[in-house]
Amino acid sequence: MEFKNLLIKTGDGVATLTVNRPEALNALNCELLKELECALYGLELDAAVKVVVLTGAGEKAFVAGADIREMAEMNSYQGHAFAQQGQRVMLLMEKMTKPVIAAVNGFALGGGLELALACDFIYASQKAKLGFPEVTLGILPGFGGTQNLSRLIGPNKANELIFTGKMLTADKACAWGIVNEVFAPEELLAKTMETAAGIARVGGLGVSYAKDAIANGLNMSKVDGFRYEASLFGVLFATEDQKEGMAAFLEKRKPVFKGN
Ligand code: CO8
Repeated sequence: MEFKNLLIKTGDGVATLTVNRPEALNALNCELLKELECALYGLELDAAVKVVVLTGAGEKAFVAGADIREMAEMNSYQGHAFAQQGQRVMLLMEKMTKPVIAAVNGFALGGGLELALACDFIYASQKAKLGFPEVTLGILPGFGGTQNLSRLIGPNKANELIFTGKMLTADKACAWGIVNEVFAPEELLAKTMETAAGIARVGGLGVSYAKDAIANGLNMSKVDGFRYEASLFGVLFATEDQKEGMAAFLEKRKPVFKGN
């Protein structure tokens, strides 16, 4: 399928998905969100893809938010539908069986930061700026940002960032626990690809089951989370990957996982 606002490149088990609307700093409009949803479904179903890297086109922005020009014309019903459309994309990334890594190369604001937060972890360029300016527009983060940020860094820091609308530097976002690692701008993509390719090489069902246990366990009590983890652990013993992984260790060779 051809996309107007997305670029997709695949190789070595990694798909790089680039939001490509640089004339509007990659802002998310309805068309782009629709394309993202289709692309993510496609990547989930593509057995050759083990890991997805999400980034933004151009020098300046990862994604500078939802499209303000488009939102300015919306009525209440359309605003609600737009928020639901965005939330579907965020939940889809969380539900995907493959890790999704955000490579935040510039501004990640509003819906752009929400998109990054829906990824499994974030790497950022030293040039990146992250924030939620929604309150300055008379709205709130509506693509899951209030929920994902407060779960990630706790309510106090989330409150400060969302109530003030200020932007954090990449280093500060790293200190706050939003970003895992900060790289020089020219190194960001290569370093992200290195990590992604490493995960893709390990591959195997262990990675997707671990993602499932972490993401779903966060919505459970600790006891239920432990129970869920144990049941996924047990299921893995019915797979070829577990047999191959342990046989390879005992035979002192590298495992060849088939994802079944
Ligand atoms: N939407 C639409 N167009 C945008 C956006 C955006 N979010 N951000 C930038 N653009 C456009 C600008 O309008 C400009 O277009 P043009 O050249 O046609 O005038 C072009 O991109 C370049 O931008 P600037 O000239 O402003 O570039 P600067 O380097 O001067 O500034 C900034 C960069 C600081 C990033 C600035 O562009 C900015 O503040 N952008 C808006 C950031 C923002 O407020 N984002 C949050 C939007 S709200 C949101 O994301 C809500 C999500 C939840 C929705 C829930 C459903 C209802």
